[in-house]
Amino acid sequence: MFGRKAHIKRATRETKIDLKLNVDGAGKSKIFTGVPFFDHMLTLFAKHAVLDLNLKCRGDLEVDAHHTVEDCGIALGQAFLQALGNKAGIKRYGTGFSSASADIPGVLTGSRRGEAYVPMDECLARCVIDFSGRPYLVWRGLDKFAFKKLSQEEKVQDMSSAFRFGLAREFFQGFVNEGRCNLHLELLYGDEPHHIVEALFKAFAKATDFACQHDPRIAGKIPSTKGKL
Ligand SMILES: [Mn+2]
Repeated sequence: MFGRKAHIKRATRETKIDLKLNVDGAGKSKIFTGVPFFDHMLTLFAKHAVLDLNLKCRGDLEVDAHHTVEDCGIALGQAFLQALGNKAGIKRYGTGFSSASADIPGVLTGSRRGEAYVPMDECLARCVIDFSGRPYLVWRGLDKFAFKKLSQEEKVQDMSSAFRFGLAREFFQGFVNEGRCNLHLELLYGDEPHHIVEALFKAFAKATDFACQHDPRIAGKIPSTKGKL
């Protein structure tokens, strides 16, 4: 396999992005967005999805991090759409575990249910993805944070708080819209802002990795009864 690659250049009045993706990479990345916490998230996304990602974004951070985060999601979604092409032979649905060791005949085990659970200390996040061609984001478990009255302390806390209070959702919505996938992200429990966002990005990485893998049994075939994804 030579690698499914995409190069996206996207420039608006708000951001300038240069993004290179190799879905069949090794987990290497070079990320610069001007938001160190976001760089941390994208770096661990590449690592845990085992893909190569080079991303440079110059955004209007003098406004805030919103455009930068959202537009990086848009560019990454475009890159996946391009790199996956007609999606022939891919697993399509994402789960974090490919091991068949826990399989019991006739019993649907966690390893086959199409879910990626990722813990991060006190947090547990779940991600399920389908590169279906239809954009839809389900975002659960974080509403209590979104509608929470922020204390002064939380307002001036590090960037991980801003992500928990809505920026992360903007990233994933941008990814879903342009990558035309169905993404379910859920925080099952957890409190610490850095842990929450990191668990979400890691679960996203594991599910994406699995969904993009080739299944040799359906080589060259589109994984849909419609014949098109
Ligand atoms: Mn971390």
